[in-house]
Amino acid sequence: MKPQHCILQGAPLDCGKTNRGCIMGPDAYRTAGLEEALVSLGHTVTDIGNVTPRAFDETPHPKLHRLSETIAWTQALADTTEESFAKGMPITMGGDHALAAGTVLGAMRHAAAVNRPLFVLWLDAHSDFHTLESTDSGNLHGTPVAYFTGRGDFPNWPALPAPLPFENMAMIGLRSVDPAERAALQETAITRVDMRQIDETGIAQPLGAFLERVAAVNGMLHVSLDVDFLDPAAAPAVGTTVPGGATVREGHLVMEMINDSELLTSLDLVELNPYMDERGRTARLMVDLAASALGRNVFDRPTRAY
Ligand code: B3U
Ligand code: MN
Ligand code: MN
Repeated sequence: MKPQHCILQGAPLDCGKTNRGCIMGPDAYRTAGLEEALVSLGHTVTDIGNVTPRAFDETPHPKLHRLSETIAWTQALADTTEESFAKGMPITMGGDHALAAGTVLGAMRHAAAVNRPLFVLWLDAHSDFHTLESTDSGNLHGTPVAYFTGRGDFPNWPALPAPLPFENMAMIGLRSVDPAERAALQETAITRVDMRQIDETGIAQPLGAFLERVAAVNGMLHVSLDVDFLDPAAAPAVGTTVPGGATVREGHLVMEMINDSELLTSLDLVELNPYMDERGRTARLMVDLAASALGRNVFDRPTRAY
């Protein structure tokens, strides 16, 4: 990866689910040395501080947890992310995964302005593909992919320039997908890589194939890394732990391949719950993974093309 100007944006959004703690995420990344790690790799960094949502109506929705607050965050994060693209590479320090509704919308607006196709890589145990109707939990961190791919109705949410085409999206690490999500996903061209496929083929093969498709059309690549992509034994600081996740080595391999591809244009680090962490180890691992995506490489291997 060539030297970048990284724009760190804190998104202490904690409204996408009922258990709390992601509000502390941005400061945990700062404490774990994200900025210093990126500077040591030759990048320049501006930390613009934490985004704040505009005023919202606090009347509870009967089913959806903190709906108006999530909409307000989506607007604010889309605007800030779009502005950050004018200055460099937005790196969003979450915050729960509901924030990706805003960051992906910001990336979509930028992609439309520069006339490049946007691709999204979703590294997560979950598909986060519920509509507002299909969610059983009412937790909106389970819905951003449906929002930005234009599936289902999201009344009062910011309008999309155009929905993200299903073909431009890959989900890797899946192992907790609800029946309604599974049925809906099977109707789409979203690339879905579950843990079984990773065990059978390794993670490099499906990721390399996706990166090749992005490179072939000079696409922009937004990567959304959920802590629970990783196995909870390695990354315990997450609200809903799902056993059987990616290893530290698989996590680094994914990030190193992303670096080698030179395709990365924006990154989300989401679902870190520092309240659940063990002496900061998950925050440090997430910082190390971000560093791998931006060029950390033990033996100065030559960049490989995928
Ligand atoms: N699909 C479930 C669980 C879930 C989604 N994302 C997370 N958990 N982290 C739901 O509540 O929608
Ligand atoms: Mn998620
Ligand atoms: Mn998840």
